[in-house]
Amino acid sequence: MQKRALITGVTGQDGSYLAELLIAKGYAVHGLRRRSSTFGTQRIEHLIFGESPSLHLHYGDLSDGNGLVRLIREIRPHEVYNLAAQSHVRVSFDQPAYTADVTAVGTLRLLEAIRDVQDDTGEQIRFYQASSSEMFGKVVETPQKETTPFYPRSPYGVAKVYGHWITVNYRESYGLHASCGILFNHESPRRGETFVTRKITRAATRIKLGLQDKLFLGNLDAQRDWGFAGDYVEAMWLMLQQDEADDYVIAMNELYSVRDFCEQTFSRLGMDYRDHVEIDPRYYRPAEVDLLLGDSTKARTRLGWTPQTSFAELVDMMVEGDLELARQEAVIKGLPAGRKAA
Ligand code: NAP
Ligand code: G4F
Repeated sequence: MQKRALITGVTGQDGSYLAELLIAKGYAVHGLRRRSSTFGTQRIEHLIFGESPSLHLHYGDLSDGNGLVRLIREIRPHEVYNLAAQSHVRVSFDQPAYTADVTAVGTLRLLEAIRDVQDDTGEQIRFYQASSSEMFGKVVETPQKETTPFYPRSPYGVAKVYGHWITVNYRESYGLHASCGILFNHESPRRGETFVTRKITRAATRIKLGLQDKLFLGNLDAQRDWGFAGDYVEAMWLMLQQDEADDYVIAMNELYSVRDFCEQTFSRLGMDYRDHVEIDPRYYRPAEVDLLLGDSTKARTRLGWTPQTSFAELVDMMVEGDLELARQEAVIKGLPAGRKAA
């Protein structure tokens, strides 16, 4: 029997990689999309257009509980992956109540919908919650693992702590097969352009081709454990294939600073980041997370999960992707770099 999966946040970075993975595994994949005035489906166009569209999209929103119940009743998924969120930490300081409604209470609405439908049909629906290393915030131990206490430092982090604990609570209260992946930062050429890694690769490649002069950043000393999103979605799937639901840290177990990321990106393009990067205090956060370093031993041992992409390969992949975008832009603007590359 073909398995059915529902992905919320399917139009986002992780949703697009997860949809590809599940389709390759033979799933019928359904995705929740928000209504917007633009298409917003750039990352998944290859899955919804063409000769054999393999991804089925449904309008919905984590703020609309009744809609979620109706959708789950209609699809009757075997697995639900909750990737939807207001996922930007800096923005969560500007929109704290909205972030709480979507990222925290949205998770509760989805769990309630699953519980209702599962009770009615008697068919198990497995659930994945996109928890975050941002929950560790002002870290109380390093590296951070599943047992490390949370100390969130942003409205986003606080909302994710709620989403995490309500998922654990529904597992313990109602026996739901519900697992949380505590994922450390993961990036790709599909990463949103306002997250720091993509902001750096996008700007550095545009600077290289003469499309911009400077890159304005905030705290260069923040340190993160960066992996490749394509590797991390495999861990989400593995969690839902286990007999018992549980929570897992997913990380590379390696630490780099924002400055390191700048240095590596600009040097690949034959430039020195110090000639182009300037600090703009607007990008500082009211409360910063200085260091996140994961210990993913549990996932590697119990799930057999192994990331395939190194930090250097990740930077290369992102630089290549953005260099191509910058070349296309240069062609449109009729710049010499565009003509040479065309
Ligand atoms: P992303 O690219 O920002 O994608 C977020 C997705 O959520 C988008 O599809 C977005 O739709 C959707 N969404 C936002 N508000 C919604 C709402 N009210 N109702 C329904 N959908 C909504 O994020 P990502 O990097 O793929 O991350 C996926 C999940 O993992 C998120 O929950 C994030 O918080 C979490 N996470 C990410 C990382 C990381 O480093 N990437 C690490 C740990 C945890 P639109 O396309 O319409 O905006
Ligand atoms: O790329 P960032 O915005 O990612 P952040 O805040 O770590 O959040 C991401 O990872 C979380 C996992 O821990 C996810 F849950 C969350 O959804 C998101 O995907 O910022 C990384 C660091 C921060 O310390 C920030 O202060 O980079 C620093 N930074 C310095 N200049 C900047 C900038 N961040 C951004 N976005 N823009 C800057 O100009």
